Amino acid sequence: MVVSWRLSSFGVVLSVALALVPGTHGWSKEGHILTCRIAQGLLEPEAAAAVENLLPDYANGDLSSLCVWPDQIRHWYKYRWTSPLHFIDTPDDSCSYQYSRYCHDQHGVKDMCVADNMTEALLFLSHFMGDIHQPMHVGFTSDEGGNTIALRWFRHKSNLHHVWDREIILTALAHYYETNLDNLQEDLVGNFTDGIWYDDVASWEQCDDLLPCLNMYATESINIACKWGYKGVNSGQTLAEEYFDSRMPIVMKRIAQGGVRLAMILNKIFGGSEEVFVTI
Ligand SMILES: *[C@@H]1O[C@H](CO)[C@@H](O)[C@H](O)[C@H]1NC(C)=O
Ligand SMILES: *[C@H]1O[C@H](CO)[C@@H](O)[C@H](O)[C@H]1NC(C)=O
Repeated sequence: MVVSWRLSSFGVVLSVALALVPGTHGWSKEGHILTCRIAQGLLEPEAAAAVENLLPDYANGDLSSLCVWPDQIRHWYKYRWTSPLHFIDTPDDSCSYQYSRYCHDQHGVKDMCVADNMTEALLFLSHFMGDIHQPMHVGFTSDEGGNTIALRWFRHKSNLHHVWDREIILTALAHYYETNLDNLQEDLVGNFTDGIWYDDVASWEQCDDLLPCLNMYATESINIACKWGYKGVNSGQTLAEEYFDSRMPIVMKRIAQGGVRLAMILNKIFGGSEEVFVTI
């Protein structure tokens, strides 16, 4: 099936994104806010206008203010259909990710387009583009993506999944950014506009074909989960400075990548004059 990256295929883009995102939780609200702010800052005028038009008035034109919405409504009756999308059984110790292998039995994927409500489609897409970059989202079955690996984060109780969702971000905010999200955002943006990631951004944005791209993002995540998330971590352990110092740069890079790639996709959907075709 050949579809174009245009407004009319927003639902297709969305359903693919939904079908690919495993895990029971995503980034914390801070992670989503950062991803969406970064993305919105990179939109070309046409895409920026389209996004603004889709946002309800109370969002005041700020996409990031509604990027956690899909987490808030996923238990509501009307949105129960989104629930199965939050689980993918990845075999334990499988450090690779294959769409066809693990996702084909997601029932009713075709019916999961919500293109009749473009606002909601935008919010789901924005949310799940963040989540797919959270490494522990592609986790092992028996430990629920690290959720059952109870441990301590510095002095308090936590679990491995939560460490990646939120603890690392909060600790970074406290240590380096005066707990101010704006400061962290500025540093993130600075690092890809003019800093350590400057040379990598073009490769992050590289995407001719949507499905392989989303597969690649998920594969990056499981690779990181194996190499940096699970490795050397046992239940009951205390994770502190050493884990934080070595993992924080990875978390930050994933947030930046999610934002840059969300912008790339929204720019393709809403902007530009040339047709870009993808095969799904
Ligand atoms: C930005 O890059 C500097 C190194 O130049 C690094 O110390 C800092 O942690 C990076 N910030 C983020 C948010 O990744
Ligand atoms: C989507 O649109 C419908 C009406 O078209 C509206 O009732 C609903 O609140 C909208 N959802 C969001 C998140 O704005």
